[in-house]
Parts: sequence; structure tokens; C-alpha cells
Amino acid sequence: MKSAVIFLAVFASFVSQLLAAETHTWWFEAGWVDANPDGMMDRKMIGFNNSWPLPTLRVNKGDRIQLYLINGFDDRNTSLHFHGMFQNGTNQMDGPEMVTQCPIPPGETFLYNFTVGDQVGTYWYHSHTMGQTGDGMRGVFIIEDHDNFPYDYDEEVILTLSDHYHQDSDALIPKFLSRFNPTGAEPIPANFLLNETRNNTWNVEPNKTYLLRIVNTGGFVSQYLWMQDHEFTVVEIDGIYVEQNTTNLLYITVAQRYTVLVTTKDTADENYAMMNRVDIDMLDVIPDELELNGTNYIVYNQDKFQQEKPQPYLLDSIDDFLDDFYLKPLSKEKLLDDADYTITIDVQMDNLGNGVNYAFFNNVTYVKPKIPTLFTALSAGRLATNELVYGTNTNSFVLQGDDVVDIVLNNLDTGKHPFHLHGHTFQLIERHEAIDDNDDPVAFNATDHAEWPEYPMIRDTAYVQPQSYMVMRFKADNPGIWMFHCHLEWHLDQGLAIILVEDPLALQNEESQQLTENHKQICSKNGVQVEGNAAASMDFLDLSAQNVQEKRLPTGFTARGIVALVFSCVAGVLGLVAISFYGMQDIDDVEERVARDLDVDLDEDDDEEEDGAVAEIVASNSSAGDSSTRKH
Ligand SMILES: *[C@@H]1O[C@H](CO)[C@@H](O)[C@H](O)[C@H]1NC(C)=O
Ligand SMILES: *[C@@H]1O[C@H](CO)[C@@H](O)[C@H](O)[C@H]1NC(C)=O
Ligand SMILES: *[C@@H]1O[C@H](CO)[C@@H](O)[C@H](O)[C@H]1NC(C)=O
Ligand SMILES: *[C@@H]1O[C@H](CO)[C@@H](O)[C@H](O)[C@H]1NC(C)=O
Ligand SMILES: *[C@@H]1O[C@H](CO)[C@@H](O)[C@H](O)[C@H]1NC(C)=O
Ligand SMILES: *[C@@H]1O[C@H](CO)[C@@H](O)[C@H](O)[C@H]1NC(C)=O
Ligand SMILES: *[C@@H]1O[C@H](CO)[C@@H](O)[C@H](O)[C@H]1NC(C)=O
Ligand SMILES: *[C@@H]1O[C@H](CO)[C@@H](O)[C@H](O)[C@H]1NC(C)=O
Ligand SMILES: *[C@@H]1O[C@H](CO)[C@@H](O)[C@H](O)[C@H]1NC(C)=O
Ligand SMILES: *[C@@H]1O[C@H](CO)[C@@H](O)[C@H](O)[C@H]1NC(C)=O
Ligand SMILES: *[C@@H]1O[C@H](CO)[C@@H](O)[C@H](O)[C@H]1NC(C)=O
Ligand SMILES: [Cu+2]
Repeated sequence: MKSAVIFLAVFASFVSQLLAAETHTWWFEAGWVDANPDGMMDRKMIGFNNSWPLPTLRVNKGDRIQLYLINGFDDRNTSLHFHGMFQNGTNQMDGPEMVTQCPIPPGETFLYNFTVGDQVGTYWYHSHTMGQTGDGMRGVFIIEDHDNFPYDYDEEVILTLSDHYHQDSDALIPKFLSRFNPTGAEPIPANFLLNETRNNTWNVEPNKTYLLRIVNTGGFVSQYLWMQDHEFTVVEIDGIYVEQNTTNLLYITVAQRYTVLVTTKDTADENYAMMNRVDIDMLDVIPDELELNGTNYIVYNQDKFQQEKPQPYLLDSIDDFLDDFYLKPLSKEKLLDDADYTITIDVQMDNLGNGVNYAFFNNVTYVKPKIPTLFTALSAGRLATNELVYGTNTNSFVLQGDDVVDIVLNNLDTGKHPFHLHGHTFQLIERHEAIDDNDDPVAFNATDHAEWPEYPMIRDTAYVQPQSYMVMRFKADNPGIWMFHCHLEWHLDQGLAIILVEDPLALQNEESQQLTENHKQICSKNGVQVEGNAAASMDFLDLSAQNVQEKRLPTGFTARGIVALVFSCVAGVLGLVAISFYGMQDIDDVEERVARDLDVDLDEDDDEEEDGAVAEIVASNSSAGDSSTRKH
């Protein structure tokens, strides 16, 4: 009797879920739209159906999404990634071009067709084609959870942060990835936006609890967010419910989400400021005219607001932001068992022989393969477990199904980087503090590490501190090809990515993981094969035609010679290109930076230059040997 009741209850809930699951069919045409987000300059942004910003998409847990993306450009490819979706069983819907699909060529339509699995909360969607997120192709994606939401609130509100350039990425990328920018200085945004504008007004009512879903949809900088006389109670990060934690200051990297409760005052007498501020440590130069603090308005009283706007509300210090490392998942998911497999990756930025500054994991800068890595995995048969078939310049790591995997990330660079793992969330089990620019970087030491939390923080995007490290742990329970990369648009363009090839044989055997006809069609339109290794060869171990990175700087060059060479070029075009690009930066400063980055001494004697000594300017402080280890 009892078991029959339980059976009926389970059956009923199953049926109600089935009945409740909806299919959302959207058709969107991507293309340029005239806009003026910061109120300072007209430019074109990438919108959907002639409208920008892009719509917030809302679904319920278990729903199916059928999003037809029409490439409405006449001169460029596009793609779409739903950030944070596990795509469990539908890896081919993940979006990154040349990883899980061919780029969608002009005029073609691609159907993103998947169900949202066991996930709820605040997500976003954006193009995974170079530069397009920064050009505006980004929107918020919400998976609602009405019945099970763990906290009470009255009303839900979206809030996005982003960074904005007056030039589009067609103008910025060639200047950034250029030998005239040898230090890899990132372009400086013109403004930092809140809700894709400046001076945003948020009309509130007294005595209410708002659920604010905050998403940094920007391409580059982290932002601080704070309010005058109001507090944030964090309840969710990247789709993971957490134990409440109240703070007056948030720090949000690009791609991260914070869902918070904000309780309003009990009177409507006053209006207040809400401030967003760029993390200035991420900017190479700070032009005088750049507005670092954005003032926005929390408006209770319209009449008063018409008469006077709240003044900027400044803090004495912005060091005391909520450290997400200490947030505890409400699920109380325990620290996963010790890793079966550990991937150790060292981050470095450096120049190659063409003078361009690239980003490296273990000395390899990610170079796209000739066919999408997923297609290699599906067509390679038993060889799919052999890393070689994915090419030597894609930084691919093959994972065994259900292994516990640690990613140990040592950041030898002096910048902060927010890293994102596709297809999973991860436990952040250790993050070391920043190491000062003047000291040596610290690397993770497996025999001498901090005590790991019992219930580690979980999310899909986390930052590593300068010259420091972090350790991420997850279970390889989602067969597919998953990118792990820096979410700064610029650094991804510089190649800061690895590819996880998770249980490729299981992938081959799942019906739902096979390529749709639509995939084959867009590949064929773009002249890309749908079978073969990274070199597009059906002889899977023959990589002779694969794409590879530029050569290292030639030996026999003197270090001074390299700087001199770079500078004879930079000086020649500086007036034309570099000044407008760097804004404030003067030549001396650039030269010092290059010297520092290339680790050479500008005060060397002239005659040393003659004897042709020195050459290996490639930094050699990264850990030698195999970058991955298997325990048993
Ligand atoms: C967007 O435009 C396409 C055609 O370009 C149209 O089929 C579709 O209905 C439009 N979608 C919306 C939401 O208006
Ligand atoms: C925001 O205010 C500044 C002046 O404080 C003004 O220059 C700018 O145009 C405004 N932007 C928008 C989008 O209203
Ligand atoms: C679109 O993608 C294809 C395949 O990767 C590539 O050959 C082509 O150059 C791309 N087109 C543009 C305009 O970037
Ligand atoms: C989306 O995928 C489901 C499951 O494979 C399939 O039944 C459905 O027909 C697909 N939708 C379209 C429009 O192809
Ligand atoms: C931000 O913009 C969205 C979409 O227009 C709007 O619904 C929301 O209320 C705005 N949020 C704030 C805090 O102003
Ligand atoms: C807010 O709630 C308090 C206490 O319940 C009440 O005294 C006050 O009148 C309310 N304020 C408004 C504007 O409704
Ligand atoms: C911007 O805000 C920060 C933090 O409140 C403050 O230290 C700084 O002085 C402000 N800058 C300006 C120009 O108001
Ligand atoms: C809240 O965050 C602080 C660090 O900012 C941490 O020390 C504390 O343990 C957290 N509390 C909970 C309940 O998450
Ligand atoms: C790692 O820690 C152990 C134990 O403290 C120490 O003996 C060893 O030298 C450390 N390794 C490195 C590379 O620092
Ligand atoms: C994927 O689905 C399988 C069961 O079908 C489940 O065991 C696994 O935990 C899921 N993985 C993720 C990341 O959702
Ligand atoms: C990177 O290159 C340097 C110098 O060429 C070498 O010493 C180091 O071992 C390499 N690191 C890895 C992880 O391959
Ligand atoms: Cu980065």
C-alpha cells in the first residue's frame, strides 16, 4: 500500500513535469543596429531583428529551446553559446566555433535545439565568434524555479554590467593582435555600462524585497557594484544557490552572475545612488577622461528625482568586497574525492616571431583546428582517445568518463583572469592570494597546500589572482568537447584556451550526440569537412597539415635587437596608429613595458649587441615536464 502511494506520487510528479515542459521556439536574425549606449557616440552594435540590447530569454526547468539563429550579416560568420548550460547529451549545441560546430556563414540559419536539464538560475547567451560579444551580441537567459526557489522575494529585476568601446572589434582586434602592440596592451573601453547604458534609473517601491539578477555580460573588465545605504544578500552564483551572505560590495568578473536580495527602505522620502566601478588594475593605462565610477539611481520618489539627482556615493576602500571563495552551496555538496586525473596549466603572455603578443597555456597558444574538435571525436573511432588526433596546437586533454578531475592553474602573468569551463560547474577548492608584481609568481604545490573546504564554493567562472594559482575540481560526467578558457575577449583572441575531450567513446555511442543535417549544411557552405583529425585528414595520426602557431622568435637575435626592431616599427607608425590606440601612453613608457615583458635590460652596453649573444627571450619559469598526471 505504502509503496503504491509512493509510486503514485513519483509518477504524478513525473507526469506533471512532462506536462509542464514547454518548447520555446525563437527565430532571431543577427545583424548591425545603430545605437548609442553611453550617450556619447553613435556606433553600430550587434542586435537581433534590428533591435539592441538583446531580449532576456526566460524558460522553466526542463523546457526545450529551439532557437533559430539567422546570420543576417553579409561579411562574417556567427555562432551562439548559452553560457553555463551543461548541454548534457547535446554537446553539438554548445556553440563555440571550430570546437563543437562550424561557424554559421552569412545568410545561413542554425538551429540551437536542447533542453535545459537539472539547472536553474541566472545565465546568459553570447556569440562565440571573435569580437562579437563585445560588439553587443549578448543577452540574459533565465531558468525560473518558481516552486522551489529557496528564498522569499516580491519582485525580480535584471541588472547587467558591461564595458563599451566607441570602435567595433573589426577596428580593435587587428590593432590589438599586432606587432605594433608588442606588450599585448588591451584596448581601453570608453565607458562602463549598467543595464547597457549609463546613469541608469531603477524605480523601486518601499517595503519590498527585490531579487536582483546581476550578470556581467562585458568582454573585458571586472566591475565593483555598491549602493548607498542598501545591502546585497547573495543567494545564487552562476546558477548555484548559496547560503545567504550579506555584503555592501560585490566584485563581478565578466561572465559571472550574482543573484541577490535587496530590501528597500520603509519610506519613499529619499533617492539613493547605485555605483558601478571598473577594476582599474585590469587597465594598462587610465586616460584622464575615463569615468571610473558610474553613478546610477535608485529612485523611490519621482518628484524629488526631477528636482535633484543623488550625488555619487563613494567608499573609503574597495578592498572589502565579498570573497566568493567562502560562499557555501545550499546543496551542501561535499568536496569531491581526490582527483583521478590532474591537469596542470601555466598561463603566460609572450611574443612570437611575428612580434604579436599571444597568451599561452604550457607554451601553447590555442590555434583553431581545420575541423571542429567534436567532429574529430565523432569520426575517429577508437583513436578518439588519442590526444594526437585533436592536433598539437589545440591544447586538448582527453578525460575518462566519471573521473574526478583537478585543473591546477598557475598564473605566471601579472594580470587577473576569469576562467570559464563549458559543460560543467566546478568546485573551487583553493585560490591563493595575489603576488606583487615585484616578486616571483607562486605555483601550486601538491604536497604543501591549504586545507580544502568541506563544502567548496561551486560556479562556472572564477578568477585567478596575479602571479598566483587556483585549483578547480569537477567530475567528468558529461561526455563532450568542452572549452576551458579565459573569458576576457582579448585573451581568448590571444589563444588562452584548452579543450577537454570528455569520454569521447561514450559520445560516439549516444544517439542524441550525433550531428544534425543542419551542422553538415553550414560546414559545407563554409568549406569545412565533417570528418577527420585536426588537420582534416582521414589518416587520423597524420597531423602534417594541421594549423600551428607562429614560430618562436628566431635565435641569433639579440634581445636589444628585438626591442630595437619593434621600436623602429612602432616609432614609424606611432603617429598613425598607436597614439589613437593607447590614448595617453607615451613612447618611453611603451619601451619600458616591452623591455620588462621581454625580460631584457635596456641599459646593456652597445658592444654586447654586436656579439650576437642572448636569444632565448621566451620566459622559462614554467614547470617542466608532463602537464597531466593520472593517479591510478
Ligand atoms: C525575427 O526576424 C525573423 C526573420 O528575419 C522572423 O522570422 C522572426 O519572427 C522575428 N522574430 C521576432 C521575435 O520578432
Ligand atoms: C550620462 O551622464 C553623462 C554626464 O554625467 C552624459 O555625458 C551621458 O550622455 C549620459 N548618458 C546617457 C546614456 O544618458
Ligand atoms: C568563416 O568560417 C570559415 C570556416 O572556419 C572560414 O574559412 C572563413 O574565413 C570565415 N569567414 C570570415 C569572414 O571570417
Ligand atoms: C529538436 O530535438 C528534438 C530531440 O532530438 C527533436 O525531437 C526535434 O524534432 C528537434 N526540433 C527540430 C525543429 O528539429
Ligand atoms: C534593466 O533593464 C531591464 C530590461 O530592460 C529592466 O527590466 C530592469 O528593470 C532594469 N534594471 C534596473 C536595475 O534598472
Ligand atoms: C512600510 O512598512 C512599515 C512597517 O510595516 C509601515 O509602518 C510603513 O508605513 C510602510 N511604508 C510604506 C511606504 O508603505
Ligand atoms: C571612485 O570611487 C572610488 C571608491 O569609492 C573612490 O576611491 C574614488 O575616489 C572615486 N573616484 C572619483 C573620481 O570620484
Ligand atoms: C560570508 O562571506 C564571508 C567572507 O566574505 C565568510 O567569511 C563567511 O563565512 C560567509 N558566510 C556564509 C554563511 O556564507
Ligand atoms: C612543496 O612542498 C614540500 C613540502 O613543504 C617541499 O618540500 C617542496 O620543496 C615544495 N616544492 C616546491 C617546488 O616548492
Ligand atoms: C549528465 O547526465 C548524466 C545522466 O544522464 C548524469 O549522471 C550526469 O551527472 C550529468 N552531468 C551533468 C554535468 O549534468
Ligand atoms: C615552456 O618552455 C620553456 C622554455 O622553452 C620550458 O623550459 C618549459 O619546460 C616549457 N613548459 C612546458 C609546460 O612545456
Ligand atoms: Cu585573461
